[in-house]
Amino acid sequence: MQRRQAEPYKIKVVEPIAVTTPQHRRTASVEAGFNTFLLRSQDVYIDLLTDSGTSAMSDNQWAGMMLGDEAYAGSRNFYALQEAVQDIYGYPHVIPTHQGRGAEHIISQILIRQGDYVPGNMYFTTTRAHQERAGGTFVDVVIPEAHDPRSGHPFKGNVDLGKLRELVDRVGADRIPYLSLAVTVNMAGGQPVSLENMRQVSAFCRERGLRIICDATRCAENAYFIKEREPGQADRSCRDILKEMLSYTDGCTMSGKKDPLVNIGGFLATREFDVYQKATQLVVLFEGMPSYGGLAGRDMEAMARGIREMVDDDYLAWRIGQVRYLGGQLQEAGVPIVEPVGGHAVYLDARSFLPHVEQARYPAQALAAALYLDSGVRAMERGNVSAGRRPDGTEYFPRLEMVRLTIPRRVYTDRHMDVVADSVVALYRRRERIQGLTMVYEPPALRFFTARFEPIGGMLAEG
Ligand code: PLI
Repeated sequence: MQRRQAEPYKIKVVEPIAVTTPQHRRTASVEAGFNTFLLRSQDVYIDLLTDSGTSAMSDNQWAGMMLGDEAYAGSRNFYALQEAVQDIYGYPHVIPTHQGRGAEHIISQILIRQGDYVPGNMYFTTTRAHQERAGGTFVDVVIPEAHDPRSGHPFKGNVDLGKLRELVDRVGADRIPYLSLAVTVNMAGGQPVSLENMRQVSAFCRERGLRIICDATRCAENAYFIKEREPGQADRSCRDILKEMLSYTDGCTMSGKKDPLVNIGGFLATREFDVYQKATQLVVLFEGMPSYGGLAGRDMEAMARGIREMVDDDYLAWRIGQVRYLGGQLQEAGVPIVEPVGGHAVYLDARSFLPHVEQARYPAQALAAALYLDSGVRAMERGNVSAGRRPDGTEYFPRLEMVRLTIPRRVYTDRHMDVVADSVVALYRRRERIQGLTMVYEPPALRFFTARFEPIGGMLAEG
């Protein structure tokens, strides 16, 4: 018999959540324009919108917050953060930012020139938006399996070296400021990159004189997958694997709101002194002094401590295990999900879930709205709405049309996961009643945050 494992923490403080009624949820849905981003948190029962900034901090992190040194310059907490980054990530130069996109903004402005190409192992919304804003064109160089929800490839986030080589040969290395390498790949379903792939990519980039900037947002979770899946890695610690992963890169942007277990914060880190120096010039304009970059001293302390906690092997095994526990229940019930289950979320494959809803009717958005109506579980669309429009105004219509059930770290118990699974399975059984949506308000950039919708025929899914 397989012995069961429990959460590797005990609960010291609780936050009550509301169990809502169907009528309440109908009213809230209309007010929110059927966009889960626009729901009030108080109207949500189990919040799986994102794992970003939603983690529960440890007692050690909260204790660190009381040691905040709120000096305008040279706060001791900055040095604690710098040391944690140097220790765990291995980059010498660190600049705090208010969150990940602050770092993306700065690195894009420093490195990208008008007309450049930025290859990446699948786009991420804010990352690509900053690359385009700086004059770059994003080019997808992820392996084809990443776009196939059914592919069981263990490292679906890998870079396709053939695609990367083709781009370099076509446009020339001098038009490519860097390879944008995400670990794990959020938009592919939280899928990891292998060490072997990183080694090969790094060798190729070195040979061609290309820089690698890592989106290290969920790098610790990636390290766990390597430990679990890559031959010869099982006996290494995640901490050790992570250090090797990042040794193949020249710098990183980081959202502290994911793996580092804080509610706000991020940083830019680099091995290159001149990039660091340029970043210090920009950070003072947009974020704050290079020794706080938009964060309070206490925020930097919490992130420094979270960075050390995030690489704990037992924590990571439980964390990935909880996501897999939810995914396993859905698989057992025949619900189409992206496989293998990724690091931070279970992704429903909305195309297969709702084959009768065409992509122009936003099936993933409709499914997320239906899930909220059914049980008060809030998820996020990651499909046609998130992908947005090309510079010429046409929609991207991405191959992956998904609803993300994103699990905050150390927040919910497995019983919450059971409630989520019950609701998704119930919806799947009456899936043909879920119709699509029309978009009635569309903002020009990052539209998924604030777009509004109406159900086609006035009805989304009857209970
Ligand atoms: O939300 P930020 O600005 O701290 O980080 C931006 C960001 C960069 N890269 C990746 C892979 C992300 O997932 C990311 C933010 N993700 C969010 C908000 C999410 O819900 O997935």
